[in-house]
Amino acid sequence: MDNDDENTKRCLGCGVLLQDQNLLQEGYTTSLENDYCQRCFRLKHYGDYQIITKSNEEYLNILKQVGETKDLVLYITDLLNLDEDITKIRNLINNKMILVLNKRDCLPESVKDEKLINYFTTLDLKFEEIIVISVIKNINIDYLLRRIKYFQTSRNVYVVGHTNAGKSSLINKLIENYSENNQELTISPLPSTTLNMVKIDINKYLTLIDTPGLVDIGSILNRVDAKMIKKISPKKPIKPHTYQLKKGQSIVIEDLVRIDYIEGDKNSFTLFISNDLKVKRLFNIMNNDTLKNKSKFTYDVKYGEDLVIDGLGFIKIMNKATIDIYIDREINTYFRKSLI
Ligand SMILES: Nc1nc2c(ncn2[C@@H]2O[C@H](COP(=O)(O)OP(=O)(O)OP(=O)(O)O)[C@@H](O)[C@H]2O)c(=O)[nH]1
Ligand SMILES: [Mg+2]
Repeated sequence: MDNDDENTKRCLGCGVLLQDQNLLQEGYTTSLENDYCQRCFRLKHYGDYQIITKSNEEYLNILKQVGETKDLVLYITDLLNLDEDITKIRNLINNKMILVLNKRDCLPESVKDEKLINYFTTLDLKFEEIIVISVIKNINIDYLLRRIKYFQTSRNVYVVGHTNAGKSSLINKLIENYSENNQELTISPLPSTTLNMVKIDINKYLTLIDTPGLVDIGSILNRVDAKMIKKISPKKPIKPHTYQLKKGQSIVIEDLVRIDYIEGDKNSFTLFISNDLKVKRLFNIMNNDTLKNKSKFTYDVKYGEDLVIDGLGFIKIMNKATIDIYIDREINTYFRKSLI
């Protein structure tokens, strides 16, 4: 990114190349005197969301560039949406890496940090350290900075991960807490807010480099409108709701997903999703066609597993069960050993 021609200027919020020629293209601004593109300006001042779809090829190129340095990397992941790509990315870049588990505030306080950390330790991905934080609640940010200082190999430290994990939010928090710099990165609940690398000098010894995130192709966020994206993204700590279900009953979340309990003993389903989402219970699945127009998947759930609905959250299912899920075919759902 240092090779840009001298007369090219990038948006301070998202890293896109600024241009004043085409309103409909990325990077548009009314005047090249401006520091921010129109999309960032409108996002920040009007909460006006413009969804951009990025290809992962570009991001893989960025990761390759990061991998060619010996610099420290922070891999940020969203605790509510633990991504499956972490192993893939780890295999691409073998820089020193701190795994940062963000959005601690989304999970109940009763969940111990050690439990979350242990979950990732078993993946054996050679992280220097695994740190649980919340940008919004300012939890563990001081500690993270101390560990960055301890592990950094040069002044440059890269911030990578999936879109929406909170990479730019974290950098803004570090600027706010520790820097004289008044640059502000653009953040939003939409995927692909950051469009290119953005360098931020925190002080003489530390420069953070924000990157666009890896797009989570199977995320529900790619399938709903901006209004629903806001609803799905938790702003407050999640209050998990437990539903005791008998077979023949069902849970419906908005018009997004339906889960029918087909076979098994009395069971409990605990939902870890945004409090703003409406959940309905159906008592007789046979006579109810709600969301039956979606694709149907049948699963045998083992004892103590979470059903993860990519981008939405997860459902802890206590006992063995057979369930039918009705959901858009493109949305990734999978099971894992219970996180909590
Ligand atoms: N609840 C909660 N939300 C957070 C936290 N940190 C960030 N967010 C929210 O997560 C969303 C995404 O934040 P960004 O900082 O734009 O994420 P990003 O990783 O830079 O995303 P891209 O630029 O799209 O790759 C925003 O709605 C943030 O407000 C946190 O600690 N807790
Ligand atoms: Mg960003």
